[in-house]
Amino acid sequence: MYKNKAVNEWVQEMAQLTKPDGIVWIDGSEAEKERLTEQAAASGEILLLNQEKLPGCVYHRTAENDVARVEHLTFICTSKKEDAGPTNNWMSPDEAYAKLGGLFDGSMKGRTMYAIPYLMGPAASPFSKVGIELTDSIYVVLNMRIMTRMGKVAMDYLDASDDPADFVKGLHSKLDLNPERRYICHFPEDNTIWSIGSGYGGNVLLGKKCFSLRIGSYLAKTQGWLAEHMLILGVEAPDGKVDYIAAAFPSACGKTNLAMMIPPEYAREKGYKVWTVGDDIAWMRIGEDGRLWAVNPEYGFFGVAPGTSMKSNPNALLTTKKNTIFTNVALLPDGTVWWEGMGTDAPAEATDWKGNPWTPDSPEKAAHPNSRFTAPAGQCPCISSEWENPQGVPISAILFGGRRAKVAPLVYQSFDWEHGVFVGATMGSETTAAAAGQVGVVRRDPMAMLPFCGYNMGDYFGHWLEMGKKIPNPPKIFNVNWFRLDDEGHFIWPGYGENFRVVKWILDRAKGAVDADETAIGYMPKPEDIEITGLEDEVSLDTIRALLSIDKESWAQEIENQSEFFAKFDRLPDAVRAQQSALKKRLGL
Ligand code: GTP
Ligand code: SPV
Ligand code: MN
Repeated sequence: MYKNKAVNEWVQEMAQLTKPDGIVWIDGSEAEKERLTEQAAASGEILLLNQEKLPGCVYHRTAENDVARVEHLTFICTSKKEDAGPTNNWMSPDEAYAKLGGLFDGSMKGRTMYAIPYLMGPAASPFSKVGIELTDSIYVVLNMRIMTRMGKVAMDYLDASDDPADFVKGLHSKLDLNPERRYICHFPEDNTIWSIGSGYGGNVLLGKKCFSLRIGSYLAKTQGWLAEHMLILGVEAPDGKVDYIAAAFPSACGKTNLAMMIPPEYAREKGYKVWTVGDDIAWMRIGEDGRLWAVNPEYGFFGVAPGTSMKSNPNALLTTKKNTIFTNVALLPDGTVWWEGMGTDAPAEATDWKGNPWTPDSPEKAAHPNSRFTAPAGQCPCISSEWENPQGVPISAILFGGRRAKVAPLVYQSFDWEHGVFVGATMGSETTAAAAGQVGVVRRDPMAMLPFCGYNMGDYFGHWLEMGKKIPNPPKIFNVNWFRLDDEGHFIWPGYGENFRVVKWILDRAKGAVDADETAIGYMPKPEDIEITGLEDEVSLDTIRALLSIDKESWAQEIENQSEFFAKFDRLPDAVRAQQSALKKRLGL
């Protein structure tokens, strides 16, 4: 037990509600990890993988109906409905506490409650924040150990802070994993998260989306900073100088891949390197130098497994070679793992993510499309030397992007911050397996925050506009799209490491080192300014022209679709509407 009075009182209160057989306080030690791993292996909650080939690695299967975030069961519980806004599900706090309280009542009978203190952000950073998660799942404890700075370090941070009672109160119970009794509720006004009935990552690792984004964005708005669904990376130039970018892409749209990309040969030969600071979340503040500085609040990566190979993302694959938790991938007879797109031949036999025998003739996928690895960030071969810098890293450019088969070009730059906010606010993307529901339909996903904004999204745009006025030297804002398709449905742009070519143009633009064409939608590269050395077999100057083309018809439709989305808002800032009118005018619509 820890000494903190506020923490103890709250834990006792939650224990009276959930009635566990006992409470185990998590300290984050190695011995504790070993003990819990043994226990979970004995109960079948996890399987130990081949310890020679994958030291410290374990395997877990979720329930078949519990494999992704559940946005329709995720609620923002503010006292006023308008404060949750038109894009969030809302429940009143009274109703939510009563409804979930009923479900939590006795939900941990016969189980142990684990009390996990955790810290989001580096231990030495004044901007870090503490949460306590109470859970009845060892799988959650083991994941939180990788994804956050967990245990004593967090409690010490809280006890030394100005207000040792200021922590995010997170309560989680698997209950019976019944989707009918599954709710993920956020109470931003109470610094509280209640999650019940799920055992899947984003629903239950409360430090991640629930705290760092939903509660985080609410705190950020109140306190004048930004909590965003963004990767952070550094590009080191041959002279050793490093420029940083942050990029918001919706779930399963390439953040982890971009964050760890390996520059193409031409650039490596010149001496360019890419360093990873974070792959999913950025907390950003205005620094004393007037620039925007970003910290990755997380401690590990919870990455999409399928498609991760030595070709597409060797750094991610190498990160997962030890001390990693694999969830819902395929299991091989030798106690290692496999997934579609791993770059190795399909195994002759395997056990699929549901636990059934699988062969290459099986009609179903061996790994779930949203199967994941949980791996310590410090193990990443390209982790930045600055990733735990308490002040963060200064951001030169912000990228917005999604999966767009047709409309969005490879890259364009906004005219200024306000236009950039409009570009972010009008992001759209084809849906993926990262959330339950139909895959492949276009939906608006402003700043990749649609499922993660903890308050009224109209106010969120307003906050972005306000921040722009306060940052003396703001990052430049760009839009990218790696996912344009040809008429046969193939990706035109090779993507992955080749995206460096676009990032290079972006950084040059941010420095004012390269010219651009002014178009109706923004500044665009002169086709010859996108380097294609070494790519000539796949990409010609004409391909680049095609990737940069703007089809007026599609844009007219796009704007129509944006307007339908905006029609739901009653707090849409005038500046956003004005930007849309200006765009229409420039397009001659
Ligand atoms: P979350 O963890 O859900 O937030 O996802 P993410 O944004 O980190 O996505 P990730 O990098 O894991 O990529 C998701 C999927 O997109 C994988 O199947 C990748 O192979 C694929 N992908 C990533 N980058 C590219 C790219 O440049 N081009 C193409 N065609 N596919 C890509
Ligand atoms: C996402 O869906 O954006 C993820 C995975 O990064 S989860 O933790 O489930 O949110
Ligand atoms: Mn994500």
